[in-house]
Amino acid sequence: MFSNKEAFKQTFREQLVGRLGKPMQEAQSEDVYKVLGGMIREQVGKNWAETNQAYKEGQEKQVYYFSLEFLIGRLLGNNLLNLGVLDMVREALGELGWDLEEIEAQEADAGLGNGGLGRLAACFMDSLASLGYAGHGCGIRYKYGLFEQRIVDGNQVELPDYWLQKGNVWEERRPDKKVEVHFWGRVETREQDGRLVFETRDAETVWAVPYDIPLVGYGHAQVNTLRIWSAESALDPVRGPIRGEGGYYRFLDYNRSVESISAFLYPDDSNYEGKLLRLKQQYFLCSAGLQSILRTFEKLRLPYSQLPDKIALHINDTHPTLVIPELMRILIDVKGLGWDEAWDITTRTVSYTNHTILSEALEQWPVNMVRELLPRIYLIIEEMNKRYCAMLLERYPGQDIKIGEMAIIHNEQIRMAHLAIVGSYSVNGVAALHTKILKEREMKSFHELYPDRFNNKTNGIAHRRWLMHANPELASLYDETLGVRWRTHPRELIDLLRYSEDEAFQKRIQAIKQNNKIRLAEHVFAKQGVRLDTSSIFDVQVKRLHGYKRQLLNILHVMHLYNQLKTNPALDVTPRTFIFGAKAAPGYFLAKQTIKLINNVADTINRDVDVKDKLKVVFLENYSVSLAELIIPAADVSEQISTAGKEASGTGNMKFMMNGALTLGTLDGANVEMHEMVGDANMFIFGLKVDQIEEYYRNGQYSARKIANSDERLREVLDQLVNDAPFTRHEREFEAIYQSLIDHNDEYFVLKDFAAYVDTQAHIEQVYRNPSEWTRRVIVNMAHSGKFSSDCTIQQYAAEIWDLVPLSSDVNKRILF
Ligand code: 4GP
Repeated sequence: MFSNKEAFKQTFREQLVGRLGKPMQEAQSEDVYKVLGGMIREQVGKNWAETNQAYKEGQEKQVYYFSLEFLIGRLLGNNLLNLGVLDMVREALGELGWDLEEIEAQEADAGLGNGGLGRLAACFMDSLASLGYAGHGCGIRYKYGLFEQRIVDGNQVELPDYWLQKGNVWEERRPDKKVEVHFWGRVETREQDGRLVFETRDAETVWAVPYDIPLVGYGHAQVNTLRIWSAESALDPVRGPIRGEGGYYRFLDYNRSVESISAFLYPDDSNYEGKLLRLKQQYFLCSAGLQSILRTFEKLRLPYSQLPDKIALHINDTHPTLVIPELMRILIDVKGLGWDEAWDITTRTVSYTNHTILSEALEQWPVNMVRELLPRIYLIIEEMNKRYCAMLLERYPGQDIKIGEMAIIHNEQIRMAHLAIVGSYSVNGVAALHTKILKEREMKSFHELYPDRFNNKTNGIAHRRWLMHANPELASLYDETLGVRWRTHPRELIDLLRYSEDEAFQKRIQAIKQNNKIRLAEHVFAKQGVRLDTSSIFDVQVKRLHGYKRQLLNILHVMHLYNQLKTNPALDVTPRTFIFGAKAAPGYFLAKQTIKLINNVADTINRDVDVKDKLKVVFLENYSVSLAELIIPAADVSEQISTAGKEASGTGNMKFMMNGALTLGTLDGANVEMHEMVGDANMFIFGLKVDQIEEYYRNGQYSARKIANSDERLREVLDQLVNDAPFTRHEREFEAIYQSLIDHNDEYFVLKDFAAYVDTQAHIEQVYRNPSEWTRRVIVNMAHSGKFSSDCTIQQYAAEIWDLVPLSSDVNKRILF
C-alpha cells in the first residue's frame, strides 16, 4: 500500500471510510492520524513477525535495555521516515487536502521519561533497529507520563499527562504473555536433597501484562520491540484477596494499589518521593522483564550456563538494578542452580550505565522496606553483600572504614550503585570526562578493585530523528551536497568541511536557518501570542530545570543586558531573543522560582518599548520531544552552561551542534569532546574548569558574597531579585534564590562564572555580526557532529560491552528503499 503515491491514496481513502464509517469529507485530523498510524502498523506487522521469527531461531545474541524511562515522543513521523515513505505520504496527503505536520501533531507525545536518560534510551532503540542489532527495550507503560506544564501568572502548574486518552495506535496488548510478580509475604526455608530451598508464602500477586511497540529500523525490514509492562490485578477467587468476609472491599483496595504500580512516572530526575511505590515499580519491571526474556531463552533449549552467550541485560542507571538479585532468585530458586554458578552467569550477563554523579540521585533503599516488600530479594542482596564484604576483608585487612564505604548494605541502607557495580561485568560513564570522574573520584575504590570493568561510552543522538525529521531542509541540502550515505554513515558529514568557506553553501545554510526560525516564530505566536524577531540571535536554553544546569546564570545575564540598555539606550547591541524551555520537578522549589523569575523578566522586557527591537525573552511552555524538534533547528546559540563536572554528558548539546547552532558552554560533559574536535575557534567556552571547582571544594575558600560585592553588575542584578523593581511583583519575591546565591554560598558557582559568561556573550554578538564567519563556524560544527550520532555510540556498546553482531537474517538485508 506504500509502493507508490496513487496506490497509497487509494488504500488510504478506502481505509478512512471503512474504518471510520463516515464520508471522507467529514474526517478530522485525528481520524486521519489514526487511520494512517493503523496503516503503518499493519505495514510493519509482517516484518515484525518475520524479525521475531528470526530471533526465535536464536542465532544471534540479543540485548535487552532495561529502563524506567523511554522518552520516545511521537512515532508517526519517525516511522514514515524509517520506512522511506515520508515525502511520498506528505505529498499524497497534501493532494487529498491534509497537512502531514498537522496530522503528526495529533499524536500524543509519549513522555515516558524525565530528561536525558529517558531520551537516550529512545535514541538507542532507533539506532539498534537501524543498525540491524537484536536490541529491545524493557519499560513500564505508565498511564500518566511526565506532567504537562502550564505557565499561569509566570508559575509552573502541573497537569496530569494522560497520553493514552485517545488510545495508542502503535501498541499491541499481549495478554497471552502476561507474567506474575510477587510482593510482600514471608520466606520459608527448608532442606531438600542436602540443599536449602526458599519459598515465599502469602505473597501478593500482581499480573504484569506487556504491551509491545514495534521499533522500525531505518531503510530495512527489521523491526525490534519495545515491551512496556502494565500492572493488573490478579483476580483469583480461590487464592486471591477476594476470598472470605469483606473480600470485595479488600479486593478494591488491592486493585487500587496494583494499578498505582504503572500509574505514573516519577516526575523527578534527581530525588525521589513515594519511595515504596518507586521501589515497587522497579521490581515490577525487573521481574516481569526477566521472566519474559528467560521464557524466550528456554525455547532455545540451552543450558543456563550459555545465557551470557545469547542474552545481554543492560541496566539504564541504577533504577533497574534489581535485575541482578531477581536473576539470581530465578536461577537459584526456580532453576535449581547453586549460588556460585548463578553468580557467574549473572555477572557475565548484566552491564550498567551511570548517568549522573549528583549525590541526591544516588539511589538507596532502606533495608526494612526491601525486607518487607521483597523478602526473598532482600535475602539474596544480603548474601551478596556478605560474600562481597568477605572478599573485601581479605583484600583490605583491617580497613573497616574502607569496607564500610564500599559495602552494598551500610547504615541500614542498600546502595543500588554498589549493587550494580558488584553484580555486573561492565560499568560505563556517558562522556569521557564523566567516566574519568567516576574512575578517579566518585567510584575510585571500585575502579581500583575492578579496573577492567570501567569504560566510557560517550552518548549520542538519533540523527535521523533530530536532523532528517526535525530539519528536513538541512537534510536535503546534505543529500544534494554529499549524497545520501551520511544518513547511515553519519561520520561522513565530515566532508562538509570542504564547504565551510564556500560562499554559496554558506548562503544556503543561512537561508535554512532563517526558515527554521520563521517556523518556530509562527509556532510561538500561535501558541503564546509572542512575536519573535527572526533577524535577532536565537539564544536557546532548553533542558530540565536544575541548579547545576544554571538557567539562573543565563537569566541574570539577561537582566544585566536590560539594565545596560536602560542606562544607555543608544548602546549598540546585536538584537537577541532568549528562549527558555524547562520543566521543574514539582517539589523542587528553587527550580520553580527560577521559572517564575524567567517569566517575570520576560514580561518586563517584552512590555518595555525602550528595548523593543533589541531584546526579547520567551519561556516556552511544556517543553517536550516534539517541541524540541521545532526549537533546536531554529537556534543560533546553544546554551550548555552547567557547572563543570556536574553534567554527565548532555545530549541537547549534540542536537544543537548537528542543527547548526554554536555552543556557548563550559568544559563539562560531552562539551569537552566537542571542543577537542572543533577547537576554541569554533566554540564559545568560558568558566571554571573541573579541577578549579574541585580545588574550591577542597580549600573551602569560595566566597560568593565577596564576588558579589566586587562586581557592580552583579550587585545590581542581585538587588533586583529582592527589591520591588523592575522584575519582582512583590517585595523579596526571589529571596530564596538570593539566599541560595549569597547565604548558601552559591553551590553552582553562578556568581564566579558570571563575568566570564558576560564577556563571552559579548564576543558572540561580535562574531554574529559577521554572517560569513558565523556560518563558517556553524559548518565546522555540523561537519564534526556525526561522531555524536547514537549509531556510533551503539556500535561501541555492541562491540565493546554486549558482544553483539547485526542480525544475519534476510529481514535486515531486505532494503526498503
Ligand atoms: C542525564 C544526565 O544528566 C545527562 O548529562 C546525560 O546526557 C543523560 O543523562 C544521558 O546520559 N541524567 C538523567 C538522570 O537524566 O535522570 O539522571
